[in-house]
Amino acid sequence: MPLKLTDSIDRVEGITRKEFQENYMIPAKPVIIKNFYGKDAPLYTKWTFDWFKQELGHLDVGVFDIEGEKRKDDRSYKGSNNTMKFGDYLDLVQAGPTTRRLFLFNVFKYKKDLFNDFEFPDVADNVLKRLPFAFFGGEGGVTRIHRDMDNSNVFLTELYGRKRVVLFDPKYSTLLYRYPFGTHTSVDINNPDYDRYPGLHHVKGIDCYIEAGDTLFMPAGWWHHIEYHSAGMGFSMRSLSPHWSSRLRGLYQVGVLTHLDEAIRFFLKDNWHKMKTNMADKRALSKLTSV
Ligand SMILES: O=C(O)CCC(=O)C(=O)O
Repeated sequence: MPLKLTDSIDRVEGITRKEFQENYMIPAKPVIIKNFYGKDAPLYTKWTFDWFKQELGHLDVGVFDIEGEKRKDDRSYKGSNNTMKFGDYLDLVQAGPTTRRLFLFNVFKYKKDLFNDFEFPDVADNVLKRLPFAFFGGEGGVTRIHRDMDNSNVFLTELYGRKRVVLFDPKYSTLLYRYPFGTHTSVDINNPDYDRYPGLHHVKGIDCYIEAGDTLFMPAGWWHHIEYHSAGMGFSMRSLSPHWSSRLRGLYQVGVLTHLDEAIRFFLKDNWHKMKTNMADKRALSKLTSV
């Protein structure tokens, strides 16, 4: 039995600040915004694979391949297992299916004038304007389910290709078996194992697609699982949550929890993963008795 997912998500274009704040930002509701940066913003036409190859193809980049490395289900990847020329990587993703991904890549660091190609619209406060990240992938690439460590709002813009994004409200974190000290889970949302994870019976998500020109607003703390249905290229901008509790949680996760997690893992080795698995199971079980 598949997970309960709905394809119902608002799609808007030309949204005002008031509408965005009232309908999406404050209630923390995801939305897909067409041409978020304005129909004529240069990034929509200028940022192509060929252009990036020409401008930055010489850079060495760290590429991830989930198939090729031992899975670390309870934490973020800290480093890549393969370095290659950015240009070669772009050729690879365009040539056909590949699970190799390039993510959280700060292309802007190497090409500052990219910032001239778009202006963040006046819909949100506390936009982290100097913290954009680019994401590249080939057909078949998967970003495993996680919530972002910093707990910011994310504006994920697709510039090329088509991605499936499955979203879950942060209120389901326990029933998604989030590992303590982290923002990950081992559940497989495409093949849910209800015997192992009975909490999944009570989880409801949103299943949507974004393609070139779409910006998906993911409010702070929302879980996301992403599948590349073609070669894809996108980038994200972030803004601080309007809710102080969310901001503080982000600060705590980035500044304390992740370091504590690594330190305990250093001492306890694989036992730490087992202990965290037990804790996640116990929390879900206790939640299940109250739903
Ligand atoms: O689009 C992608 O490949 C990943 C995006 C993502 O995980 C994020 O913005 O946090």
